[in-house]
Amino acid sequence: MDEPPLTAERLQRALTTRWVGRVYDYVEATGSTNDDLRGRAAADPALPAGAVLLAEYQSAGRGRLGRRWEAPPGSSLLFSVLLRPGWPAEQAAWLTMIAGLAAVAAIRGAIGPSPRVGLKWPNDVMIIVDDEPRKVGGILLDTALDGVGRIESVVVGIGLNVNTPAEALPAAATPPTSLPAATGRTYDRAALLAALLAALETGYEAAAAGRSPRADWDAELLTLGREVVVSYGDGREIVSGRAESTTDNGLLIVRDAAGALHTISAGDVSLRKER
Ligand code: BT5
Repeated sequence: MDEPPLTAERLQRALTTRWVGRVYDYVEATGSTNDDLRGRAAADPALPAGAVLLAEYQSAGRGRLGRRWEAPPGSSLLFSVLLRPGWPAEQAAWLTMIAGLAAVAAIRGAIGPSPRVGLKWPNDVMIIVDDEPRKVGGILLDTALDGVGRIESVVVGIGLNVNTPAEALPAAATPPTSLPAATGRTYDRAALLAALLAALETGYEAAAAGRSPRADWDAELLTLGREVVVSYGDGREIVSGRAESTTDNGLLIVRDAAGALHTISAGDVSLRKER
């Protein structure tokens, strides 16, 4: 059932961008595309912004906080994009926002308005299946700063369960899903990747021109306005309350039951179960 590999020839036929994905490297298997692209960028300062590395399989795919990203070979999208923004380090979340919005746009373009696609703070791509938000993808940034606190280069890693069969999804804290599990059909990965890279290019150029992606991001955050629990990576609770808003640098603001506001920079968000 596997579709053909996502080689350069196949992607180039679908690609509409000017610079994102125009340098494209495809490997059958590797440890982690983020590690590889970061290494290549460090070794070659001339490697251009927009360079993409995609793997059909990762043996050491990474999530945040030392966690793993697991996907069976050939079924999903596992790739990294090199960018060289020169923005202040505090603005790194704009890249997570732009990547998340690009993933939402590409998936929505493929599956349509229903089931609903959205985002979960800070870096999850979600689909609502039978009223339950499920994780269909994740974003991982690896930033390299220059000497004065600017982002010299950043590797934006994206994993999306495009054609992963439901039975091949990993056991995970946030219930996982894939496009076939959520919609009952499979999709052309080259078309989806090309659409995502096009949205990424547009979003990045707007941000580089000074336009914050935050309002668009807020509009896709499924958890805003909801009662949530925010926890550390080890599961300990940081705070529970109403997810009120975000800041322009991507922090989450939660109002607890006593009315106090908490500004969260890192953690995992889940919806609070009805009591
Ligand atoms: C993420 O981390 O969601 C970021 C994932 C980024 C993966 C891409 S793939 C290309 C690039 N190269 C890399 O090495 N990484 C990037 P986090 O929020 O920490 O979520 C990780 C958690 O998601 C795990 O602990 C599991 O519970 C769950 N998980 C793992 N694989 C999954 C999958 N295929 N689908 C849904 N959930 C998954």
